[in-house]
Amino acid sequence: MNDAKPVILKIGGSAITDKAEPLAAKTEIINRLAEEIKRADLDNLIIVHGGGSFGHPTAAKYGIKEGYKEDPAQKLGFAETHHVMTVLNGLVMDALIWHEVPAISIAPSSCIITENGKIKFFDETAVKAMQKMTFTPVMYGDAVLDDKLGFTILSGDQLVAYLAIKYNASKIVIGVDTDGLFDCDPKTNPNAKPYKHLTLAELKQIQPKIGKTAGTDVTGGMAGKIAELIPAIEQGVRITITGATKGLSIFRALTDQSVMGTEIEKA
Ligand code: IP8
Repeated sequence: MNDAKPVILKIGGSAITDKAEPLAAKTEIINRLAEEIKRADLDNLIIVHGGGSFGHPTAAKYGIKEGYKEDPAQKLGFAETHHVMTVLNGLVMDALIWHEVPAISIAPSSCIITENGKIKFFDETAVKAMQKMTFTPVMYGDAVLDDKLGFTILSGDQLVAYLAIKYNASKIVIGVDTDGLFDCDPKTNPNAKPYKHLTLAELKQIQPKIGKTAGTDVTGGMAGKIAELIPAIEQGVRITITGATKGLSIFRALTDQSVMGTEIEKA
């Protein structure tokens, strides 16, 4: 039995894929992250990963996020978007199991229905049974069926916030390809200043300044990510955003040690 509040780890697609190239996984980073997750040794962990250069370009090509427009090509596009996510998920699962993490994949498209892009129905039977047995459920941003739109894209971040609220998570750790949030893009501006700590009010103030990420991103890049996470922060869940591409930040964040990155709290 496991009644502990879960820790939710989001692995950003920007960290585990090369967004400049379609279907390009960064397998070395995926492997190192699996090693860090094993080392953290949490039996109440839920993992969610993003789409990166697997889900986003395919979803953009067929306009999946905008919904079904009676175009039969879109139906194949929906199937393809879900399929490429299962391919990326397979690489993540390979690495986790190779590193002896008892991880089991759950496809959001099989247990979630949205309404106008927001989660409306979630069959939690499998997640709850896995948690009880201290397995590590692994979910991902996915193409899902939608009550109003026919189908859409559910971002991993909306899923993270939803799970954090539903299961009263102790914290959310978000691994991205930068060391947290900055006042401008640190990849193009060497003088970019990191935000070390933000309250919800401060986050909302800087929200218009948070840019889109490079590459195709149908869920709005970092700005979209933050907007999806706000409901969880409002419920009092702490968030750490840190770099997943360099050694040990994820291990340290999961085990409550200080990291380079941004801590976000309600107040
Ligand atoms: O990368 C989107 O998930 P995200 C997944 O967490 C797809 O926004 C299929 C584009």
